[in-house]
Amino acid sequence: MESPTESATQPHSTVSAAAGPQDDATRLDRRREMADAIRALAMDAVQQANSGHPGMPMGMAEIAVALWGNALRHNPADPKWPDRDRFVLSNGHGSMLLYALLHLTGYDLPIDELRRFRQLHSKTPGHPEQGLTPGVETTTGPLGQGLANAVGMALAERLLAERFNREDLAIVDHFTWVFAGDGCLMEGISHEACSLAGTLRLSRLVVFYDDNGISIDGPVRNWFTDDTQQRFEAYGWHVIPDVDGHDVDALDAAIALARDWGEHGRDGVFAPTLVQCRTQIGRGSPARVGSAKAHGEPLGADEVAATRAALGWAHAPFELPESVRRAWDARPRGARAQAAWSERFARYREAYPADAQEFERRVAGRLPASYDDAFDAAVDEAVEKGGSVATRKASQNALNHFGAALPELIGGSADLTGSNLTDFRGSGALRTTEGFVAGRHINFGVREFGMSAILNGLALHGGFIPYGGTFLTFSDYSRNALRMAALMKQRVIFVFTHDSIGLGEDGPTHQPIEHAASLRLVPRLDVWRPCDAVESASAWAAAIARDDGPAALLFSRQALPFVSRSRAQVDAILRGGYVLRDAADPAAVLIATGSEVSLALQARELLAAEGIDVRVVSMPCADLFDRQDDTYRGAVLGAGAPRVAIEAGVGDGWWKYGCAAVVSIDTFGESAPAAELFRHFGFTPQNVVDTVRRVLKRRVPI
Ligand SMILES: Cc1ncc(C[n+]2csc(CCOP(=O)(O)OP(=O)(O)O)c2C)c(N)n1
Repeated sequence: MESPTESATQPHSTVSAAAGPQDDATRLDRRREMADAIRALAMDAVQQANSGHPGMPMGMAEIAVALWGNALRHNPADPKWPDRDRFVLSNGHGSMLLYALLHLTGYDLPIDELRRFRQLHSKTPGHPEQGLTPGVETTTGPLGQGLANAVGMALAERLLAERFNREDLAIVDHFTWVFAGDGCLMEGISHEACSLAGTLRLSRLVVFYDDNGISIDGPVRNWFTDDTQQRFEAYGWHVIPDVDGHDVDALDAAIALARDWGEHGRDGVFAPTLVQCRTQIGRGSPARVGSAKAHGEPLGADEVAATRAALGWAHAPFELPESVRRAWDARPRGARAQAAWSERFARYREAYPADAQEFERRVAGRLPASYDDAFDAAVDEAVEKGGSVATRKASQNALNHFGAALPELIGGSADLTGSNLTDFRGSGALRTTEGFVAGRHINFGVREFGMSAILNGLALHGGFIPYGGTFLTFSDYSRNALRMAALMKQRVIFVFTHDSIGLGEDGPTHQPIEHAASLRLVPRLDVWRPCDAVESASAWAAAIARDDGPAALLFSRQALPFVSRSRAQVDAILRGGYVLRDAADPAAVLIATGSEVSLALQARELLAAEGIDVRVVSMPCADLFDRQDDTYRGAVLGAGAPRVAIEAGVGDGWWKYGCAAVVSIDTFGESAPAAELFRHFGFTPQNVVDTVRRVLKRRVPI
């Protein structure tokens, strides 16, 4: 992890047989110029914005030349081409590297957007944002997560290839390439994701490690002394160590090797590949090279000028010579690559029309016609069965229907399959250790964060609706990946079971208290906490049908009673909140979720016996309810009667509904049988009755 050896500046020795010395010199000049164009764009954009990270783009410029200038199979004219290689900039602070590459290779990212780096509403935000900038495959910046997303993408490629390719016709045939730095590898999630990627033998995943020995605080030798080669070999990866990250020929050779291993295995062993590139952060800047100062500060006008002089870069900021533009333009090559694929796909369509249609449907993210039938069947079964059932079990019952109807549904659990009940009838387990078995249930191991970011990668790749389960209390482990799913508007379904003190004896470490409320704070994440089997099926249906954001489905460990409903009420579940039991002139409105709905219904009976009629509102998804129009929300919540919310978790979020009281838990849980805990924390019909009485008594008549 020290600075690179002298060879970085030595003449290159790998010369193709056909090339004469003159050609070779020209080629070297051209590639040096291509790398320096990245350096110039990065330092100038950061300087202009007076903010950003010039060091990484300047240090990874040659790696970018080798990959993007040659090996990457993509078509800038069609960033959504399904068989494109995926590229992930996991060290997302080096965003200017990606913007420079997208601009230079011909994506719809004009130079003016680079001039507006990090400015409001530009297409060049501080860190790369998927969905905003054409060619950005995932939003990165939170270190390590891009790497985990890439594992999901590589898994998606592997699974789609298995499903759709035919011996003579491979329509899914791409690689996933990643740039990652020390920060990504220090993050724990890199262990979770890379360890699993090794087991899954994702050989078309290739990671370039920017081994520059520097992070923000300085030389990493003081806090990061892992033997990275041995670490990745222990995961079962192939490692190409000690590559001079500034020698494009050496990088070409490494890429060729990684590609060969990816396609054919290395001595029969299929595994992801790590290319360990020794680089200098801020290379090209005489004063900042190799220093932590290069990481995240503009070079300053004087140093920008000194760098220009040192590089021999005579062009004004954001000006690029025609030779550079020509050398970088990937559009002709991309068009040819995509045309070859389209021709292959046409032959595929001819030979396998149904598969071709299915492939297109999957990639477009369109639900099959059978989705509606599956939803109806799931609800019908829930109604027919009735009785008491844990909503985690009801979830699995619903999954049996959706899993059969939607081949794109793929999921798993972080080593809690028997508790989360995330496997469904016929899902089969994904296995890779003795041959590849393309099951649709993934044992992620005890890796909640890795799992969640891998789910994001599966969704981002396309062709899948991924879900994954753990206990609700461990949603904290998944948390930032969940946030990223929301930020990226991805259809990812996070299943969280054991959703309250109702899990009982495992105690406060396992009892979620603040979790439902805090998940509801994540913008664009729909949090469902169904009260019975019908709401559970509806929650799944809504999460599957939503194509602009993730959902968290919170299910109970303990059995919850079936609630009877009219057809209109069943339909209203999909509005997030609805009147479950009404009264002609309700004295109060009880709002409840999940296990507390039946509690509210019991309290309603007791109150009725005392002549106090109340309405019960079931609110399985407050986020969705909040998106309904004023009229609907007003009609559900009522106008004059005081409101009391009931949820076995922190109550803060409920006050926004103008509640007069909230029955909640604002401390940690306790270790005891569930029934005793509900009593202990006041989740009894009597306490709800008393609360309503109190509220009515203190009411000042208007
Ligand atoms: C999860 C997370 N923690 C902290 C940060 C803040 N951060 C951004 S870059 C960085 C250091 C990264 O070091 P390295 O990967 O070596 O990048 P380089 O200095 O080589 O550019 C840190 C701590 C972050 N972006 N994400």
